[in-house]
Amino acid sequence: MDLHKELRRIIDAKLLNPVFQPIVALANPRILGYEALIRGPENSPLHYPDALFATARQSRLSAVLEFACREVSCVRFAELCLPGKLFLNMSPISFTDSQYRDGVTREILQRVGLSAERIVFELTESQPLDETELLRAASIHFQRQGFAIALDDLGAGYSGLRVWSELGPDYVKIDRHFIAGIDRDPVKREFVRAMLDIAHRMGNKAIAEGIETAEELSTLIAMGVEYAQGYFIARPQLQPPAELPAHVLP
Ligand code: G
Ligand code: G
Ligand code: MN
Ligand code: NA
Repeated sequence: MDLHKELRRIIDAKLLNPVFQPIVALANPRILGYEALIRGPENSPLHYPDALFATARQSRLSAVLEFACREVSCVRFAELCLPGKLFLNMSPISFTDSQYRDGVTREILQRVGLSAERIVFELTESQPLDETELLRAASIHFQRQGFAIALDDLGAGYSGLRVWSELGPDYVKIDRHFIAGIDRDPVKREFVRAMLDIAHRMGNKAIAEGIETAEELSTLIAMGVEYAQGYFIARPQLQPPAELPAHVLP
């Protein structure tokens, strides 16, 4: 199949659908918000975002795809009347692109009636982040307008200490590698403890990603992590729960 044509078809025919995964507060249990995760059509080779974005890079359609994802995620989130914040993944390229920074995002939000205070941009990076000065400037610009910033996949790939120290995020999302089996792994516990310590000293809130078991969740609660996300709490869904799932309550 010609993946470039498939991508064009998906974008032009508006076949992108966001699924939403709740992020919950642990100390005072409630829903903090939802991460939007984009999906292509069910039977398409471009169903998952990795394939969608890889094809978009080759086709030089990254910005177009990113805009389409953001638009449909905001529209659907507003339609579903979900509570809390909308977490939107954003690649460093769009993060530092002034066209996206200004007009485009504001236009969508006005149209769907969401304020900047409802939006958290997750900086997600699959490629090296060299332009940390640009990231810092973009981050300050967004925060001045009322948006919040999250550093995604902390501790994995290119999401490391340098980007963290220079970005000044509101949230850090601890990569799920450190969460998987944390109840049985003292090394993971020490690294998460250290990340929480830095986060709290810097005034950042921590979100643990990829929680799959009750044991992982209770370990993280005992360690003082503020927020959690993962299959154990709820899977990403087209129509996610509007209230905290009962099994997450203490
Ligand atoms: O949903 P899934 O686990 O397959 O997501 C895989 C990757 O795709 C994640 O790293 C996620 O950040 C990224 N992703 C999902 N939706 C979007 C989006 O709308 N924009 C960008 N830039 N990345 C996304
Ligand atoms: O890179 P990012 O954190 O944006 O990626 C989110 C991806 O993680 C989504 O594709 C989502 O489907 C996936 N995900 C969400 N919760 C869990 C989980 O509990 N376990 C695993 N393995 N993946 C998860
Ligand atoms: Mn993410
Ligand atoms: Na990511």
